[in-house]
Amino acid sequence: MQIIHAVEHRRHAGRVEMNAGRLVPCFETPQRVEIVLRHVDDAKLGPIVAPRDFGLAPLERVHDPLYLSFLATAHSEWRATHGDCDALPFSWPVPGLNRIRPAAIEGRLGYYSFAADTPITGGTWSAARHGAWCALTGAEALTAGERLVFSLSRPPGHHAARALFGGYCFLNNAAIAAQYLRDGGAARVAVLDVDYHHGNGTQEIFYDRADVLYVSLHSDPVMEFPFFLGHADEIGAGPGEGFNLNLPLPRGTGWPDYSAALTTALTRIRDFGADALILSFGADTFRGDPISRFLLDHNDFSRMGAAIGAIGLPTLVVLEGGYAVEDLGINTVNLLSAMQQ
Ligand code: OKP
Ligand code: ZN
Repeated sequence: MQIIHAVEHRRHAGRVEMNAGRLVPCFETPQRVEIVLRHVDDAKLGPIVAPRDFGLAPLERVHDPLYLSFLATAHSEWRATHGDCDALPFSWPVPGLNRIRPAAIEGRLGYYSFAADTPITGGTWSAARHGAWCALTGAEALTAGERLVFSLSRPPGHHAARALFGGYCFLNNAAIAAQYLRDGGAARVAVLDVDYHHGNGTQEIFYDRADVLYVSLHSDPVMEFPFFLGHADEIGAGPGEGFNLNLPLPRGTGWPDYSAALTTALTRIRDFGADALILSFGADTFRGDPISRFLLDHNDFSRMGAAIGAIGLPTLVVLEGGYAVEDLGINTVNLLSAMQQ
């Protein structure tokens, strides 16, 4: 399988995030991708290639152009007043406040985000753009006939909405790739999201559309981030009704209940008749994950890969979360090796 990777991911390295009332070192680190890179290389899973530069046009098919301009200059604007520290949002236009776009960078940070867990650094824009280009390069390879491609990038993407960052995400790599496949002639694209967290961004982007099916297995938002989206009654709107499937699971879920939900998800994807599958893969369902509460073991990722591979669709795997850093390499290789069978 082709593996797409860009060294620029290292340029996004936030220092601290707010966690349980304390500022702690960021969980979403450059080391995550370096570990996966070492493991896929050791396992000889395939050639590792750099992405090509797709410019901004395919990003603008999914994201608001003004949001992209904001991301491009946010840190230099922040640095001009606050010096070279991470930019973090702290005030949001929640319902009841007026949604007028502020001029101040501090205000625009809140205008374009939904969570305070996601620092913008000097290299964030470069890292995020190269990550999206990895996903696009992978999608292009599917168009050229590849059956399985892995976009090994960070920061992750599934929380990023049309004009919102948060949940460690800035650009929705999976959504950008899905839209690219649609624009390239695929009639129907399915996105399966197996990250521990609900992909609120991907859901929002395709919520009123019947051409991209979004199916997610995740920790129930009544107890877990992103809290405000991901419930089972969110089924899509207008022409998109019936094309959004949320399968929330309780904290403490292990393989037996997880695999039952995965069967439901894969049955829906099969019925949909997709031309291609995008897998938003987060390994934070692993039992040792420091911020998550599912109980999957190393070999459950092999089972997951075998089940997903068995539906036989050309598939682009995009890396989302997974914060047990050493295990992230093992779990990813287990998934990809089993998908290849
Ligand atoms: C991103 B992905 C915890 C703050 C909340 C939310 C986790 C984002 C996960 N300190 N952070 O879906 O793995
Ligand atoms: Zn996650």
